[in-house]
Amino acid sequence: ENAIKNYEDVDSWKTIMFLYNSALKEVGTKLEILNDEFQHVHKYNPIEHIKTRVKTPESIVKKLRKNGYEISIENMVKHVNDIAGVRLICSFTSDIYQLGEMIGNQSDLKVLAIKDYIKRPKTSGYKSYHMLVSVPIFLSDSVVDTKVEIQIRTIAMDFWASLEHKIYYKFEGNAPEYISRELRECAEMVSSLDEKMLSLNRAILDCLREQEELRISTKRN
Ligand code: 0O2
Repeated sequence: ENAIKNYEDVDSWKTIMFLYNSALKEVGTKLEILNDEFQHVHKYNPIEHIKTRVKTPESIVKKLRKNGYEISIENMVKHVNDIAGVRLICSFTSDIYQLGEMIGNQSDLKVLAIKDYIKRPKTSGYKSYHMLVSVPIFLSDSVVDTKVEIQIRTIAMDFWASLEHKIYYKFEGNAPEYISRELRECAEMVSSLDEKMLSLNRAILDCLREQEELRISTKRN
């Protein structure tokens, strides 16, 4: 069984991948600009780093199979939402929702779906904020709306997810129960670390603000 059966398919496969790559460039640049603007105005970067990737053909086929769809270009475009993927890694959970709002306010992006796995973590313990958006790609004689999945998470959540992803693949989804349990425990630790880091950051900012106010008032007197 092959994903691509004839020359027409090869051609449309190339066109589709060209669109997804273009969509990644558009969204990637947009997010960099938002981050730079934030740095310029607030002297702070909500995005620690940005990763982009297009899903491999193997992984696309695997996902279609898993969900019971026939392998075709049409099904892939319709049912695989994360062919173009952007991952935004932030320092604090508060950055995640701020970024989500900023993305939602971009008038050229359409938000198709939001999955908040922070408010409702997966049973694996997975936490992340997913936004499925579409971005218009302007071609010489048409405009094509192309889907991009944006995953927003903290450094700690990303650390957990990348380890869990590796383990999941190593065991092909059948990890022994004690390993899954320990991973869920780690996810709890990640959550409390994130909470602690957020409140510590708030305390630091408050402390600096108070010192600054004191400095100004002693200068005045
Ligand atoms: P990969 O290798 O990262 O590309 P789905 O629920 O997967 O059938 P959908 O609608 O795309 O379909 O789901 P979702 O939940 O919005 O996004 C799926 C992606 O989120 C996954 O892509 C992972 O990147 C990530 N993800 C979801 N659940 C978990 C989890 O339990 N652990 C980890 N580590 N990542 C998760 P893929 O295609 O599964 O994999």
